[in-house]
Amino acid sequence: MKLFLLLSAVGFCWAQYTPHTKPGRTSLVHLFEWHWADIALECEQYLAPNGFGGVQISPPNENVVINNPSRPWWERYQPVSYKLCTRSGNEDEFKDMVTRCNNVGVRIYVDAVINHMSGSGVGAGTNSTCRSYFNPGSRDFPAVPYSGWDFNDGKCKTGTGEIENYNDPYQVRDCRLVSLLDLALEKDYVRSKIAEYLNHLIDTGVAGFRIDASKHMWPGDMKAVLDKLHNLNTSWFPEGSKAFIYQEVIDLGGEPIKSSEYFGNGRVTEFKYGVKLGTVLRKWSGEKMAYLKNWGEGWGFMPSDKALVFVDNHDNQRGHGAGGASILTFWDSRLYKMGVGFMLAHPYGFTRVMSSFHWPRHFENGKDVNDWIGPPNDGGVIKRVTINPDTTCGNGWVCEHRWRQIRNMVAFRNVVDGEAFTNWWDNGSNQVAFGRGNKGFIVFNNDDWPLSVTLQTGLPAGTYCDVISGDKSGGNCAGIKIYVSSDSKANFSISNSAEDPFIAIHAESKL
Ligand code: AAO
Repeated sequence: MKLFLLLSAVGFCWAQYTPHTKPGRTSLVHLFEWHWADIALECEQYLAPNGFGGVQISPPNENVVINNPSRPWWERYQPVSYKLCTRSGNEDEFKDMVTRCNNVGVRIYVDAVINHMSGSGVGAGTNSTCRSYFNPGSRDFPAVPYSGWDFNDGKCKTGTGEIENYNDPYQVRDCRLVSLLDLALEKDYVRSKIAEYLNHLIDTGVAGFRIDASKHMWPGDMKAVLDKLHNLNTSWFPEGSKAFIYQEVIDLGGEPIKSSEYFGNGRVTEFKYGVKLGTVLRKWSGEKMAYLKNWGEGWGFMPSDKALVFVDNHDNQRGHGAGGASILTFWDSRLYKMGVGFMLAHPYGFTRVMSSFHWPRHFENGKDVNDWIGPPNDGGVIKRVTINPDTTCGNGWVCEHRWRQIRNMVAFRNVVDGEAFTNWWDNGSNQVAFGRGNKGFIVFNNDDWPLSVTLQTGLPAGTYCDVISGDKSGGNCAGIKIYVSSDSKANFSISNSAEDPFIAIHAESKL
């Protein structure tokens, strides 16, 4: 029995489903397109003190420099080599970031683009972020090196060589996704080159990977790559720790390829989560918050311990990928804060918070024609993230993770970690509340009328500071005070016109 318990504890702690965040740190933040030097600073100055578990970074390997349009964000999804050399910094800067973040207990997760190399139509030359020569036409990437043998051209059965039909799993895996040259992951040579790249990152100290375009690789091929990976660096991780793996698979239910095919390799992105949550908060399709009572598997989502969840990501916040109009983003900040607040309070899945840059969004015929625009830059050089006196970001960086409501809900999730989903209440419409054991309680009013109600919170008696309307500092509360009586009940009033129509209290916000 003892041995069994030990083995299952080892299996749980060491496997690719656990993110290796420090105990009590339960969320990642995607610092989309940030410079490595800024991420290192953010780990030290903000993420560690505020309890963030880790950072998903943009792809660190050399990519095509696209000039038409001018330096789009998506050029980083067109690899040229596995040299750590991009607009976000060079290898020294990368190592410095990983070391400094790990030293303050914040983990780094790399966005690994391993399904493909550049677009097939990109011209030959050295127009890449480290000046490596490449020739897509002849399938030549000498800086890896890959040649014609290493791509799926012979295997793909469509006339164009492109994925033409998502209902054919063979096309989706063996043909080109939007013309990106599809690597032959069935070849041991290709698997080895990819594993060499990922191992270089692991040895540097990264804690895991988002595997880009996983749907476009056979799960077995990916497993063969993952089986070649080193254990994590023992300077920061227990001996025998395996990299955290979360695979980008868009499965909204309408196609033959299922997320579950990938569970053997690690976690999987649950795209239904943001689509549905956005639909509920926007009150579209007859949805209401009262229906969130059985949120999670009850909504047809994958098992919680396999899911990586998010309200929006770098694709669907600008109309790429999947999800469409219901997705909530910083552009709809009021609903967005409620959505992220709900996600962080709810026990389902491992949570990722999005941190974006501004772009001049401009719709023509329902499509954002500026969906390609890259990060804030000076002549192509990524602008530094500046911090305003009120702790928000400048220079075009949105920094949702620094918004008080979101930062404080990241802390809420840490405080209630492991506590059961309890004391659900709803008014049959869009006023709902729930607790997490005796550690936290949250109340939402997304109806068009005021909420005033006495609820069982499950919390010990006392005065609590609502962390949405203000911060607790020392014995003071800058926000609304909530009085929990000896029977754990408290009265809540939330105006439907409040900027943030929700209230959250937890064990550490007690005054
Ligand atoms: C760029 C240009 C292209 C050019 C190419 C090569 O835009 O015109 O051909 O360069 O020169 C990013 C950008 C791309 C960019 C690419 C390379 O988004 O615009 O192409 O870099 O620079 C699929 C994949 C998914 C992928 C997503 C964007 O399955 O893996 O497309 N996401 C990742 C990254 C992303 C990146 C790449 C992959 C490539 O996060 O940033 O691309 O490395 C269906 C399928 C989905 C499919 C979507 C979109 O979704 O299910 O699998 O995602 O279509 O094609 C309903 C359905 C839903 C469906 C949706 C949309 O909602 O329920 O399933 O409709 O039809």
